Amino acid sequence: MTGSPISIDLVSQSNASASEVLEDEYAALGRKLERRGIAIDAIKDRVKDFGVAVPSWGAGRGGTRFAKFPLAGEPTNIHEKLEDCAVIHQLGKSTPGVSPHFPWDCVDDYAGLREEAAAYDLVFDAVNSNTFQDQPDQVQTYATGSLSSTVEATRQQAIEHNIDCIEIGKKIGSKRLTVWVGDGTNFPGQQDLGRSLDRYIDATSHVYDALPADWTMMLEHKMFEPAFYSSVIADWGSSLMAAQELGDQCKCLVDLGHHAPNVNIEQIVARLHRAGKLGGFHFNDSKYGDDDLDSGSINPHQLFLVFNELIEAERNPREGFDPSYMIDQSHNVTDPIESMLSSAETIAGCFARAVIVDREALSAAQNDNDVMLAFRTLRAAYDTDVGPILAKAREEQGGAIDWLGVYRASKYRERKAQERKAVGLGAGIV
Ligand code: PSV
Ligand code: MN
Ligand code: MN
Repeated sequence: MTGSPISIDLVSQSNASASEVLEDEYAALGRKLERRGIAIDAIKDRVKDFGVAVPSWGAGRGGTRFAKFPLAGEPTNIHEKLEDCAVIHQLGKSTPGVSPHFPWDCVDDYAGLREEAAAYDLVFDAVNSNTFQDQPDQVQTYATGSLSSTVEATRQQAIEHNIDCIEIGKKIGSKRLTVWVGDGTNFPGQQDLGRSLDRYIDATSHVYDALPADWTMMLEHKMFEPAFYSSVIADWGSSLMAAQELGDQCKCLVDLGHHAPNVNIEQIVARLHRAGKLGGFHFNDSKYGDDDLDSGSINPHQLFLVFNELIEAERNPREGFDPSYMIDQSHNVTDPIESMLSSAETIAGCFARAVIVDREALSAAQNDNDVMLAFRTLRAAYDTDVGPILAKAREEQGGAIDWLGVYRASKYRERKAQERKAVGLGAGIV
């Protein structure tokens, strides 16, 4: 095992040939930003401090209910997923955390798993529980719900699974639990909409009681799927109600794909922050529903506007404001390593563009009700090509200026195709 699955020489050779052009572009952008009163090195330092976790499940090829088309050399277990996450972090330098999902990532030795991650320069971020699928050895079925089930034994089983996730999380150094349930209905009348939420909150309170004092529990809402008529935690309103009833350590997680098309997600972010309940994000993009497309591939402007609210939140913090950032997307047609490198760059780019917004000018224009000036102030930041800042931040940390070129030249996936077990065909969820 090595902290650098890609040859360090390959990275340095590639950087050596790209650095002259980068210096030139960085200097030109530096002059441009200086004229706007912005020190480029300060923005670069913020980018260096920025991190977004990658999902262990995103390292494999995703699929739809129709088909999954496996990729030769894709990971088959958490050890191989960690190795792929190490490649992403080695080249991109902005993804130090890995968010695991249980029972998908179960192993016998969690202390060993933590060391394995550390040897790759990785840490574990939020642990995700799974009560949306039945497992072979499971006694109660989740077919009609989990934490909100009408069956007490099923709720109890879901509670125990979440507590098991906390126990695993303690061993691997996590401090957060993300709870997403697929509970809901497919028919009007199928369940009592009010009592389902009562049961959910009551069951989740037992999970909350098991949280260590320095942990956060994040409730993830989702409008629909797998339930197509109603979902118990369908929206930020239900999520906020539950988080407020559960207590200070419970917050809301916003997955960008879990809203109706055209919903103003940045406003949801601002509202949750105002309530002191903004816990974290799952970044992805969507065109129609929970498409789990690559972050910023469809609507990078929305991603920028979300970060704009986060920078505003930073300037106007509420108690306990420390959101966690994660990618949650499904790579059905690309190499997941390439997609996550690309997404991490897009996410860090939207963060950087939000950082360079002229906040004084923006609030002055807002106070004066100068609509066009306020809009153009925001747009000036969005229109700035921050690519040289991101590349320079990578270079200075030992990552690759041209991560795609280096990754392809390394033939990493081809090598893994020789070493790893083949994954079978079939329909598959992420
Ligand atoms: C559900 O759609 C979700 O966004 C949740 O975060 C799950 O944990 C993940 O996807 C599973 O793929
Ligand atoms: Mn999600
Ligand atoms: Mn989702």
